Amino acid sequence: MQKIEHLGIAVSDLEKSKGLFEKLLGSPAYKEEEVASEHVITSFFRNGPNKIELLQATSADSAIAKFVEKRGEGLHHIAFAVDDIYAEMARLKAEGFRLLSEEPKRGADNKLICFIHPKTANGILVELCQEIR
Ligand code: CMX
Repeated sequence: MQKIEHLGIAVSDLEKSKGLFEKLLGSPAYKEEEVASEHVITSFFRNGPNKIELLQATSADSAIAKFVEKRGEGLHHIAFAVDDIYAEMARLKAEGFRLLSEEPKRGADNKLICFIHPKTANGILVELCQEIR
């Protein structure tokens, strides 16, 4: 595991939350991207060396829609940058973590991603992400 790559925050109204985070961080979002496979639209902010991803559901089937309905808006996941996602998935699986997919998927911001079930990670949804080179 390398550094924290970003924090993911579930929101119900992306436009409204973008305005709020622009005021909070004092800088605009640098990117907006829809990830159709995950049923989300995302906005990314930079804060020094760190990144924050706002996520709004685009369908009722989205993990974000379910999360917001059940728990309200808020911190949804912590993403860690990894150098080799296949090796890291194998290592974490062997350590007893439950991976939410057998293969990495394509995520936002040019990444291969894989999630770890929060019930096996102290209630935190963990995302692994590797830059697509
Ligand atoms: N953080 C912490 N706990 C969470 C959670 C989250 N983000 N999302 C769900 N949970 C909790 C639920 O509240 C539930 O808790 P209780 O049993 O105590 O009530 C528990 O996890 C188990 O839930 P589940 O019934 O197994 O599964 P859900 O249908 O709630 O789905 C999860 C949870 C994590 C498996 C699902 O959201 C998932 O597959 N996530 C990965 C994909 C994803 O999040 N995509 C959106 C982001 C995409 C992107 O970043 O590009």
